[in-house]
Amino acid sequence: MHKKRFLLVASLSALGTIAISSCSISANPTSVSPSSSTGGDSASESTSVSYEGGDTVSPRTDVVSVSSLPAKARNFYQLLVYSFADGDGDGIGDFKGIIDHLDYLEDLGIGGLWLSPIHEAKSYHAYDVINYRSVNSLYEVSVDGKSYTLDTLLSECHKRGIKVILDLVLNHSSSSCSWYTDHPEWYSGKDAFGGDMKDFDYDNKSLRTEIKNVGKYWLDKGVDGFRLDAAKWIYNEGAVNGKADDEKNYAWWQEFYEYCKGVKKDVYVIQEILTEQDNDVINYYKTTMDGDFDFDIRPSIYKAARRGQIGDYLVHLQTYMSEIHKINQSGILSSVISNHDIGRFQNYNKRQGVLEGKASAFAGLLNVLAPGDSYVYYGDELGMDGTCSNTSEGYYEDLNFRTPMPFSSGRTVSEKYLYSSVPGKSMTTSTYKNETPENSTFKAVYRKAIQAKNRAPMLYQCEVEAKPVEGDSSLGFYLAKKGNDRVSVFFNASSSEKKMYVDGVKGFLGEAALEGSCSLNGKALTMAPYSAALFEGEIAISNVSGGSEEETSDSSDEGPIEDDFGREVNNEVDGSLTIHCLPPSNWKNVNCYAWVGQNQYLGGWPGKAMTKDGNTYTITIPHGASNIIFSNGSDQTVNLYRNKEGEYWFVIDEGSGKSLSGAWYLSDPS
Ligand SMILES: [Ca+2]
Ligand SMILES: [Ca+2]
Repeated sequence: MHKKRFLLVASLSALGTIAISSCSISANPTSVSPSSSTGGDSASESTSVSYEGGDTVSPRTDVVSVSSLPAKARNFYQLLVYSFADGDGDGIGDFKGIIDHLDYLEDLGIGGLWLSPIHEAKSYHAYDVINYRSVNSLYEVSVDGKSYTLDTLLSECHKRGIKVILDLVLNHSSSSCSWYTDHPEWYSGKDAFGGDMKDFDYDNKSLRTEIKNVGKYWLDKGVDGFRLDAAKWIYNEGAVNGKADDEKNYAWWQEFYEYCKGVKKDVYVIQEILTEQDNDVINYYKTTMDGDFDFDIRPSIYKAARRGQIGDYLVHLQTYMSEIHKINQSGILSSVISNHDIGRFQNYNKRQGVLEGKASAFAGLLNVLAPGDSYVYYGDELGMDGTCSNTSEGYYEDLNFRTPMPFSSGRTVSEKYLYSSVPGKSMTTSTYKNETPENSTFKAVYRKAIQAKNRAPMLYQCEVEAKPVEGDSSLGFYLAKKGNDRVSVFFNASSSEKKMYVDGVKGFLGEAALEGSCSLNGKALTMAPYSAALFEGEIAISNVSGGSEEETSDSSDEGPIEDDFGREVNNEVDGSLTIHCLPPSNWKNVNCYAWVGQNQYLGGWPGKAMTKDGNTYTITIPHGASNIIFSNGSDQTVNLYRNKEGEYWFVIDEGSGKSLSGAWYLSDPS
């Protein structure tokens, strides 16, 4: 447990009285009455009910092959080819390495792979493509006279029913791409990103044709679809951080998608929309494409795991799904909590100092059990937490998120490839934890959850109703509806075992728990700590026991944050705030991170968003930002909160136990 102490309070009376914003649950709690036997028409209804038991109903444990699932019903696994597994011994990940571990992925229940860009490119991450019809020669290898090409990988995956989608980088290419010289008219000069990433001009018809031909080339090769990088930045004004022209983007992507469907009827395409605008992600379903990463789901998942309260998560699922379906009836929710850009939720949680061990794995459980196509970032299922040193940005340095995969048989990829690509960076420490029992549990839970989800394929595309349980905010389920089918996905977000009656169960699809297991005897349901149970039918819950709210808050870290006077504080900014930091002398640098509009990370460091004048750093935090954290890039942080009186507080997380000093103060907002 981390220690906290309060450094100072800054009074901002000019902001006036501020009501603490709390998330109100709009959905109706499940309506239950004590000893109710209504709410279902299952055969078990007439069974006499008691916690002492009845006939044991065993959860299903059979493995459903992903090849039997509908084409787009998949839990995907994102892997960076270079960092996943090495098959030929040169220390660099390759297709043979992936093939060697397909048993591992199949065992997890994974139904689709998202490969990082596989094309010949300028940098190790390959988001600066040189040749769109090439395959990186490091990835196709020969061992003992047998070659392992992309074709081999596709064929081995398809044998198991695993789909493969490629990361297509269609907003820009490297200037080393022959197109840059041969077709300068294909480039807009309005580069949305820095580095050697040259934006295309999509008003150019022959460029559009060529891009569609690239799509056809890979679909003809047998890939099953694409993840579209930087999909929001196809049409953008000006240079870095310029505004996007969304309407023109929708039109282009719909054209591209329709074209791809003409080539392959059941092609699956997902867009990456990283933006600070709340509605952008959902609006991009206007392209009619299948998916669009739901980065919004992360705050609700973190909150559920941190506070042991499931309501926000359930409400997010209901509202998000209904918003998608208003725009695109066949749109698929695409849940994600980690990737190569946003980092690993493990590290994020560590920064917060509030999610450790089981609560952290529970966050992973919520991700893989969200309706729709959930994405697992390689290694998250092991609690993977890579770190590298010599980085000014510490935990938030991209390389930390892209470190070699630690298989239980040992790490097969050397860190050299990754780190030699970036001068001055090296991995001198890592915190792989895959061989500890804790992480065996971690993976087992992912596996049980994904397998259970695979037993109810309707979960991948359904309507959702949030069903929090009245009187216990740690309990609740989402009701998935498709035609006449009903599935209830029930969660216990607390660290306590809970007992209750359940009606309406028509089948026990599976369960997954961080501690022990969930069980059903007659109508007596026991939910283990940090668990999920999946049932066919619409369930109704009554007579909950097993710890009050207070008892479930087993540590002060998981409840609302209180100041020294026991006053509840929150971490949302009302109005914008300018913050000046004179950091402790042992801090070489200051970074600032915040959620903006509960949607997007604000990353501030000198030169980007933050200014530095001598030893003083200054950053302005926008209205609505929350979870504002200043860090030294490794293990020490200062968090900003405010109380009901509108006073702002800096809270020091002492992390490693080293004491901190320094000064943190706010400008008068006037
Ligand atoms: Ca290799
Ligand atoms: Ca662009």
